[in-house]
Amino acid sequence: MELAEIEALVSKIKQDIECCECLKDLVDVKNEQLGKKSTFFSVALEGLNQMIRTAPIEEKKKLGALINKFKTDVLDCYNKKEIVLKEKLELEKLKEEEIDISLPGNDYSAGSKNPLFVIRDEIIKFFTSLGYDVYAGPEVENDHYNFELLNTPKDHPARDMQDSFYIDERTLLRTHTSPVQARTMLKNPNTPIKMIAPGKTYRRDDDDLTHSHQFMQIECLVVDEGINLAHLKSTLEKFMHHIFGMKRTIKFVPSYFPFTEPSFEVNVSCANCHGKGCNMCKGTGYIEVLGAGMVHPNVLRMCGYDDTRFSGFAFGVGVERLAMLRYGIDDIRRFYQNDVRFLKQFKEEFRK
Ligand code: FA5
Repeated sequence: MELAEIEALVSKIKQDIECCECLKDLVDVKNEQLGKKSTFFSVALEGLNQMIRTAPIEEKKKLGALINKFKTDVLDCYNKKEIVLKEKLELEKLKEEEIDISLPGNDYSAGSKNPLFVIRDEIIKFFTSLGYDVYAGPEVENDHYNFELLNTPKDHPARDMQDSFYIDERTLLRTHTSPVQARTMLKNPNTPIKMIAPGKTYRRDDDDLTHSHQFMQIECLVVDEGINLAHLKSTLEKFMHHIFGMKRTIKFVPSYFPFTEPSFEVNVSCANCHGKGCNMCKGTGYIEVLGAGMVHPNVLRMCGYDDTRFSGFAFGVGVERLAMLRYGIDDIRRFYQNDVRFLKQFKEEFRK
């Protein structure tokens, strides 16, 4: 083979490399033209090697350098092309994956919290800021905690006030959050307590505008030496004013609970008629929101406290009633009907 033919072959291979449009073409050229059995190696370089063998000694050096030049020329051309094609591929990929950040996002319309949980969280915040602890108790409760430790033995007529869902003779869905009082006192008898306990409660009440068979209460219990009715009254006044502001009228009405003595209820002027009397408040102008009183000495004793040293106050507030009175909701069932139109009305209110 003549030198000129080899040069033509080299420039043909370089041209083939230059014409490659993608990495795959380049690899094909490499396999076909640059492999050990390829034309370049088997014909061109082998031809040159033969020339070296037969060439006079002074020519050998020149031919050796020529072989190296051909090899590096072709490899350089190949490497440069490979870099160019890789960059091209990278750019194509980037283009494919390009995200248009100016496009509007998907519209997931944000919901809003149920007013019950807004009130519950607000009450928790209010009491924890005054140093109260927050406890929880079981919703499936033992008769012993739900009634007996609260001074309400079997056959006590006050059990009728809280018609219950029994699971078996001793187990029921708790009718109020007051069993958490007993559970907390029994944990560390004769030590001061300042706690609240929010949670669900259940009664076999017929559902109407202000009654539901499942509702939420928040229990409050304070036990220490020297606790008296004035502490309870001022705590309730602060609490009610925090929830309703100063405009609503609040009434303390004597009542009866077996676990407190004396006992009373707190009534708040109706949001619907502002005290005049309407369907919602059954013509009374007021709605009862909580029961309260001084912890009965029997309860203190049964829960391991020395009732000659310790005294306490307690109350249990209905969260639905607070929310109804605060936001003017006319029917307690709306809280559970899962109607977004109802919840949407509070969206702006809860953003404030
Ligand atoms: C009790 O449940 C007592 N455990 C409260 C208590 C605690 C008194 C500590 C003394 C010391 P009462 O049954 O009145 O009390 O219920 C308290 C509040 O729960 C009521 O004022 C009312 O706001 C709410 N409530 C009661 N029954 C229902 C019902 N069926 N649906 C919605 N809310 C209710």
